[in-house]
Amino acid sequence: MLAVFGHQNPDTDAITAALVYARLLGRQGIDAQAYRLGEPNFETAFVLREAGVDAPPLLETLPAGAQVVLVDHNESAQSLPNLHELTVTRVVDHHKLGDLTTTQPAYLRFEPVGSTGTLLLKLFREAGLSVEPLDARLLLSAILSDTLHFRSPTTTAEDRDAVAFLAPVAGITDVEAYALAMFAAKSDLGDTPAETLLRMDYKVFPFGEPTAPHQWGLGVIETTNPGYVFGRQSELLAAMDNLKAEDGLSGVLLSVVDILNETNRTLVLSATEEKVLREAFGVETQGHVADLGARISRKKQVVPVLETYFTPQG
Ligand SMILES: [Mn+2]
Repeated sequence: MLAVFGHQNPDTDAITAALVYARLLGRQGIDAQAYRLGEPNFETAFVLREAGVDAPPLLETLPAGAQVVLVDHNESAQSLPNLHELTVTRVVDHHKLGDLTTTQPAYLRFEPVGSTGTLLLKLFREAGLSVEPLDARLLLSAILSDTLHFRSPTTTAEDRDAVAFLAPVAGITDVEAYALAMFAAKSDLGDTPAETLLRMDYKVFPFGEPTAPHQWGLGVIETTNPGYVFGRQSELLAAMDNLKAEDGLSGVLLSVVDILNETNRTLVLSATEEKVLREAFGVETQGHVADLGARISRKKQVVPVLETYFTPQG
């Protein structure tokens, strides 16, 4: 039995990719079970509810040697804590390659597309399998979520083609309305504790020397209502301060992405982060907020800049 899972602090792509890929493997005669590494966010809960499916079970540990399939991630800092002891048999991902190693030859499928969902649609086609309406709905949701309905610079022609193909199969006639409903669900944060908001879409990246990396925690809140988030700025800064101390991080940032206006205003904890933002991005911080303009993609517009900044030039 293969355990299939996406990254910690899962988003819609991480959850749906595990569900759909486990089913695709099953149809190919490979015994696989989908899991999640954390609680679904409000958008994902909406997607699953609309689709009439349960979230996959929570996975906390696996014994050494267990066979696993990674979707929507490959870096150990975003995976099960003992990933290095597990047997990675497959990876389907659209992120940069990190510290992945395998003990045996593995099936590795990486493409720079907007969503793991886009990649999974290709795997269905390559296997000569039709996409069932439920899987089409989940894949479509993943692509709309990861690309912010094509607003993100990570969007490719393949993502657009995939949505055009999947929408009628899923029975979704108004894709725009469906995407807006997803984003509204994601933005309806209610009285969610600040620490949960910070960790909802949060990833740790090692920058610089692999032997002594700078560990940076990069959170993102994608929302149609940034005013709500900035209304809780002091609580969020306190949560960032705690997280930085507890996890021994070099820096922590929380980007507030306004989905509809395609802007990124980032919460900056201290003078350390302020200096890096000034030197790496050329932006000034005022009142703990740095305007990162249209850099709405952590994957494509934030992480690579920090990586370059921290990598010693030969
Ligand atoms: Mn993804």
